[in-house]
Amino acid sequence: MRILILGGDGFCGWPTSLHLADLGHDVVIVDNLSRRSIEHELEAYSLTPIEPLGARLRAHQELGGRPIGFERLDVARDYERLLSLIEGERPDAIVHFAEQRAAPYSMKSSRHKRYTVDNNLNATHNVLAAIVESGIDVHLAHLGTMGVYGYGTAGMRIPEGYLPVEVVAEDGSRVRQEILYPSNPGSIYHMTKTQDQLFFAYYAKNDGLRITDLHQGIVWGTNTPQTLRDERLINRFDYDGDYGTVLNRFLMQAAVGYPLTVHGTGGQTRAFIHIRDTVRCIQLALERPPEPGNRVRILNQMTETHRVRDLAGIVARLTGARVEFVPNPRSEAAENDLHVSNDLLLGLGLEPTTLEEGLLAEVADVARRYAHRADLDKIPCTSTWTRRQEAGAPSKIVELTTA
Ligand code: NAD
Ligand code: USQ
Repeated sequence: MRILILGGDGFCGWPTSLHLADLGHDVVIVDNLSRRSIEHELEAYSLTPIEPLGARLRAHQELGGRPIGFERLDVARDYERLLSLIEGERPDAIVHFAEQRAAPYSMKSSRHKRYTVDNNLNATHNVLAAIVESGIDVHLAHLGTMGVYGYGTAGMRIPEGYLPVEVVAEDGSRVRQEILYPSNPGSIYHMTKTQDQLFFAYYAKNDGLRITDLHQGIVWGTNTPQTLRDERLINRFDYDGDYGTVLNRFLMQAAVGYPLTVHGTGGQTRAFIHIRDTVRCIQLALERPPEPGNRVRILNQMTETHRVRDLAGIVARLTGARVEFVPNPRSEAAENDLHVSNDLLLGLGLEPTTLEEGLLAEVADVARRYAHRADLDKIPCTSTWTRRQEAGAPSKIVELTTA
């Protein structure tokens, strides 16, 4: 297959590009390197020493890898260049990672909210419009998030995208339908992903585009077999208060002797997946594209769920780290259960990497090895969700009334 990887320099995109090239696909990375600019803005850098993209690509080829192309362009703004690229490359598939993906970053200020909305919605819409204008039959696989569902369960397993509903019509008959599972985003970032879903539904319906939306949980781990081949191929590892995700933060905190920062009571339950499984899920999704005329295919890309305080407990037990309960800078439910259906990817052959298998290796091989590069001042999460919290008051979840 010829595959464009939008956002191919990022944490998920880089190992995916290497994995797909290894399988014999022709891969072209499209990236505006905005993630690297944000590193400078935040003065918070990957714990692992990542090479510039050019050096990564040269190292990959030097090691005998199938050459990977690179186009530096802004998917959200350079529409004409994106269109020419699609027309020139005539890809079979496009994998779309090219969005601002950190919830805390999206909540930092009005500027960050506006940037996240402008970037993410325009990037997604430009890809869809360009596929239609090119007239080429491309399968689009997008990385969405489990966060589109919110994290409540309503006493049921969260289905893969669609919820069967039954309503009573005016004539008293019962009407059955499947609708997109009601969105309940917890940050501006997560909200952009809920809006992406509507773009996809519309373009699948109106233009017959073939689209897979992968609702991914929190990715943990760092390396895949390909990124381990040479240190110049190493994947990024974010640990700072904006981009670091919870489990990788705990692993890094344990390695540098920093107390594990559990927000509030740590009762938040979230879905997780190892980066090795991320790249395999994308492969599986690309190998089975939906037929034209089908609705958007939604897959829950996660392998296990854990409560944050339990994760801290596991890491503390393995490493001897101390756990600290810190005020929660977010506005989110203090406790939630989460049951998720992920039968579709398991049915396609995914064999999950479990937490038990990977945790210790991750601490020893990555977090401890690069601990000397850590800037401990960047660990605290300082982005608050509301002005009330910014002023130092605790978060207050507002229950909206129907009246
Ligand atoms: P990342 O920030 O490391 O990578 C995103 C890449 O996209 C970066 O290289 C960035 O420079 C590029 N990019 C952003 N906007 C762009 C634009 N307008 N034009 C061109 N390139 C652009 O993020 P990641 O962790 O690799 O996440 C990739 C995708 O997966 C995101 O869409 C994210 O929402 C989703 N996701 C990530 C996680 C996770 O835990 N990391 C979990 C669920 C879903
Ligand atoms: N948390 C802590 N301590 C920390 C950091 C986080 O207790 O030091 C808590 C947060 O309050 C939250 C949970 O851990 O309850 C998860 O936070 P996170 O930063 O690991 O994950 P999140 O903000 O949800 O975002 C990440 C990715 C995002 C992706 C999402 C998948 O950055 O791109 O969409 O995970 S999901 O969570 O399933 O929506």
